Amino acid sequence: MLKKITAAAGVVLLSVLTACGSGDGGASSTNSGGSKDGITMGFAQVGAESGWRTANTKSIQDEAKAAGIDLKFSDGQQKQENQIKAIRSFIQQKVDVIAFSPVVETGWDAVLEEAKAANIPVILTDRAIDSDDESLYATFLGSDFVEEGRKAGKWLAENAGGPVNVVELQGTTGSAPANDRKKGFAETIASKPDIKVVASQTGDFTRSGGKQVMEAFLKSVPKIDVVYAHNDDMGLGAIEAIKAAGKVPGKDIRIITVDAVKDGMTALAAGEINYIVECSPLLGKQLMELAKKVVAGEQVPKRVVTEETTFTQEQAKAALPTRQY
Ligand code: GZL
Repeated sequence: MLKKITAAAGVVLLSVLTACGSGDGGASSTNSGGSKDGITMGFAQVGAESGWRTANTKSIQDEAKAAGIDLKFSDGQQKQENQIKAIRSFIQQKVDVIAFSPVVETGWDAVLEEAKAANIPVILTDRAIDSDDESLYATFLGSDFVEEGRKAGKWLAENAGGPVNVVELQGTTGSAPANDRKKGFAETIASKPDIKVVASQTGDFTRSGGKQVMEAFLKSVPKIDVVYAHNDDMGLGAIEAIKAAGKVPGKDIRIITVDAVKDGMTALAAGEINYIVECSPLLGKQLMELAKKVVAGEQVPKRVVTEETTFTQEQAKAALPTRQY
């Protein structure tokens, strides 16, 4: 499947080192950065559902300004139809390049065919699409979510200390990070009979979603030892529910999350989360560099994977003071 493009297609690893600026994430805003290269980019963002998304928007808006690219930005409010509408609007405005983070994996071929027919190149950032037609986009820049799930599973396999019941807070249903983080975690613990996922449900990547699902799990699941949350925000919501139930997060119920945004790292350093797998939102600089190459007709790798790390509680204490997001 398209999103499984590997080294054969020229995967490039990069460390994304950019400061992130301020982003308003408005429903539709044009960056006042002007455009000395004459490049106009239409960007259709997922929404503003999490701390990760806010940092990602900030990185894209700041780096467009720094690159002199005129940015037309649309907030999809986590709805695919809004993103499709935005992409159609960018096509009508005849932008030079379209970039977007697909809220879910499927249902994009028709609108991407329209962009192709209009000779407007498309760059996928953050999340992948599930399509058989790899000509529909120039490149996909973002994390390896399956690997992120594997890292979470590996930590638990090494630290479970005996039989553990895991409850899983999944990301947005149908999204690449939810599908792949679930897949990577499951394949890593498959050989560990002591580790059982006893419940799994979507919290839609939001703090409130994580809290509501965890409240339900605490009522319905007899014994919960570990929470595996597909992002920090749902993990933070779970912490609220665990505390309200009179239990100690990080001790009575251990928590593993993905992202490593500031609020998650703060909870990790405080001992309320036990391990975080990083997923960098700082894609803006690399996106703008790729956009300039694509618009200039230069060859770019079909897949550009962001390099990321993991954090224990001790590592979070050391990293927090210099954390960029
Ligand atoms: C991952 C990104 C996910 C984050 C969530 O690249 O798509 O969406 O992990 C965000 O925090 O909502």
